[in-house]
Amino acid sequence: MDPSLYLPYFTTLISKLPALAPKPAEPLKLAFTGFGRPGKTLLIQQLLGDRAAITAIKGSDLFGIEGLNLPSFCTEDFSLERLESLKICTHQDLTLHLIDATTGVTSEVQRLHEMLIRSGVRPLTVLTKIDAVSESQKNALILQCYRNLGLTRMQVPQVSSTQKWGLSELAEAIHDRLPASSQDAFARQQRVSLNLKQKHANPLIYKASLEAGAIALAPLPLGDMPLLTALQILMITEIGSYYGFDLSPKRALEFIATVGAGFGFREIARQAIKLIPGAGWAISSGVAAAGTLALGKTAQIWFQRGQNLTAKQLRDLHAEQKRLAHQNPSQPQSASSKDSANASHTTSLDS
Ligand SMILES: Nc1nc2c(ncn2[C@@H]2O[C@H](COP(=O)(O)OP(=O)(O)OP(=O)(O)O)[C@@H](O)[C@H]2O)c(=O)[nH]1
Ligand SMILES: [Mg+2]
Repeated sequence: MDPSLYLPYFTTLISKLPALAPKPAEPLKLAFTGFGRPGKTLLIQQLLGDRAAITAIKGSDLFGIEGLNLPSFCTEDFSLERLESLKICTHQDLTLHLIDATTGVTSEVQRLHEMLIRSGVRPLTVLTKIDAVSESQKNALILQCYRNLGLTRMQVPQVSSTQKWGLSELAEAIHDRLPASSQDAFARQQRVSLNLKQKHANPLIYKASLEAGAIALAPLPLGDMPLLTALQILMITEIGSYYGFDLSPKRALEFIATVGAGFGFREIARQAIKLIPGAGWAISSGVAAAGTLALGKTAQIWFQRGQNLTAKQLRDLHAEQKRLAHQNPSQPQSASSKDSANASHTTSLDS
């Protein structure tokens, strides 16, 4: 059977299904400020991709701010005082204060820090260009941060945008400081921590799995298959959106067919089980839930690997995920622990 013949039908069904993942309520408001040229632009590009729409502004006193969705304001006469009076940082979800490790904690850095604290902003202070200083200089800087800004080593992430050091840790620190309503949007947009993406994509896989179980309880044999497939297509396209892939329903359907989920002998067996009175329904529901979980996990790993898996690798991966899902349906997290270890080696989703 060529599943794509049914694509228009599935697409209609998908449009009737509620979304599995939260939709961002508001655009992300994340600001990067600092004195001099601490690497604001490069860090934003490393964290959020070089297509991130950055607004940048800098005064002649060399205090600058860059970020996403900053309010528009006049660049003339920009200064630290203007930054304070316009309350720009107060209206951000989070402000990062970047300190250039090559210039250290200067009096200007201290002035900016004090202004932020005075404005009620709890900045995330970050040491940048850490690749350009020696170990002993780094330790001296940490001490300066403690003495002059009252921040401990643990409170000051250290990064190098050029060497891609500390970026996934920084993304996780940003995520944890953001209001809950912005965390999902940030997890999607950032491109350095696969763990964050996984953490946010996992609940949608579990939700789809539960819904698949419920759909499979539908009373007519063969009646639930289209809806189940539509749900799985939706799940796969939504997982893809976390990893920056805008997958069409057709491509998601091809993926399902490639890994060998649905449409085959197992699906017919699952439908046949329903003919057994009583327990048959529960078995069928469990099979659908575990199958959807395994499919979601397989898709997630496929996206994590930049869709670079052969059909055979996908089928093997899916078989393994199915085994895990049936073995331990209540703890789907374990299905991907091996993969998240692999993922942590990848600093950029493009690499
Ligand atoms: N060694 C090193 N250099 C860096 C790093 N990040 C940025 N730079 C360099 O520092 C300079 C300034 O980087 P930008 O990202 O433009 O800094 P900025 O804060 O946006 O500067 P302005 O837009 O001029 O205010 C560039 O020459 C970068 O290549 C880093 O992690 N390590
Ligand atoms: Mg810049």
